Amino acid sequence: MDEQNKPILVTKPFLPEKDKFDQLVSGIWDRCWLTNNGPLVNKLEEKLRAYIGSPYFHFLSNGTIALQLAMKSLEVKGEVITTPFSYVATTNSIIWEGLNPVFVDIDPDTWNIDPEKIEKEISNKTSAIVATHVFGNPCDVQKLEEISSKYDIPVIYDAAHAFGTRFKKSPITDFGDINTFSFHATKLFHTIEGGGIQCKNPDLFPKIDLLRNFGYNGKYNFEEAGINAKNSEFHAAMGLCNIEHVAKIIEKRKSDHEHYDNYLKGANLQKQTIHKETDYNYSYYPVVFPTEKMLLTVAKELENNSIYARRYFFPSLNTLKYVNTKNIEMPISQSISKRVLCLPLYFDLTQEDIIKISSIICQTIKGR
Ligand code: T4K
Repeated sequence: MDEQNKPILVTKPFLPEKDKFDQLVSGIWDRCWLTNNGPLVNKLEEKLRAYIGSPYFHFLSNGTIALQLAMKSLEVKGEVITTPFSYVATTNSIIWEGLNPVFVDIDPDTWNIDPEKIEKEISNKTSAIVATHVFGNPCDVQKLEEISSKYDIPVIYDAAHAFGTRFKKSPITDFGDINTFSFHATKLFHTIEGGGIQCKNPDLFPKIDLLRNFGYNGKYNFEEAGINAKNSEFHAAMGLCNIEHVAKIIEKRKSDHEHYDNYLKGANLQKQTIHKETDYNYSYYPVVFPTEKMLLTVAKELENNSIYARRYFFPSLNTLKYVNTKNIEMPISQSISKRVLCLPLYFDLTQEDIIKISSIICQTIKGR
């Protein structure tokens, strides 16, 4: 297929130099040590601890199990206050842990959980807040911290999208009790499949360590009902190659954002408000259309041109059929979720691709 007609997907994983990956994989062959805290996993953890600015971090098998481990290690029970505007993994992990999600609507500008609406949902059954830094945009971390201290409930940040984001010059891991990350192939930093968990309290870290490895503390002793959340040497090898490229990946995304902003000026679409003191990671390029009908028309026209944008995050999580929640209507989340479209964004995306995508969007809107 010639370059011109190649489909443009919403994302395309970054791949490092194959030689470097092969070299690391050869070492795995030599050692015959494939998983369970091998040298590559240990080395990647060291690098990631330095990158995210916290010594209390583990590399895990994915970002969903990271959320489950977060709730398990904090012994969360009963109700969890959470956002209806996130990937389904945020809600599913709560339900999977046998907990009840209590949704709180989002802020119409930042698209993150609205702290002003949290307090009235807190009851004696509430035992945690699980909030997503949506599309890498930091939540109102200060207000959430105040609520957390006032009611003595922990905050878990689903930071799946926020790898590399900083707020007020601090790493995103400075906020909340636990941060969880996803290093899935579609993320700006990836380990094919993978995730991470970081906690603030050093006393909690040994417990996380124990729970991620079956609760096994050696000497044929199983302390607690743990799970297997470990990741392998092969995944770590990909991570060790990719971590070297993160700065340039973020730079490229920043310039893609600027191009989109420029070429989409005429379309007048709503964008997410990013707090001005954020060092943003540009992880997605979401735009909100005035109506769902307009979104569907534009998405169809893009598809007619082999361009596949994605409706992250649709539907609003409070409307999932298996969710049993007391507060079912989340007008802001439901409205944005019906109208938001993430445009293609990845390292190999060219300026010509962006011009093509933007001009189809502008022309489709103008033609209506
Ligand atoms: N919390 C939040 C807020 C999250 O967004 C996520 C995951 C999680 C928690 C859970 O983390 P993990 O347990 O996943 O680590 C993706 C990812 O699977 C998922 O990690 C991600 N968020 C979610 C937002 O999206 P899809 O449905 O986009 O994947 P898929 O297969 O449709 O791929 C998207 C595009 O990328 C396609 O057009 C094809 C292309 N692609 C994809 C893969 C996997 C490739 O070209 N090569 C590939 O290998 O789910």
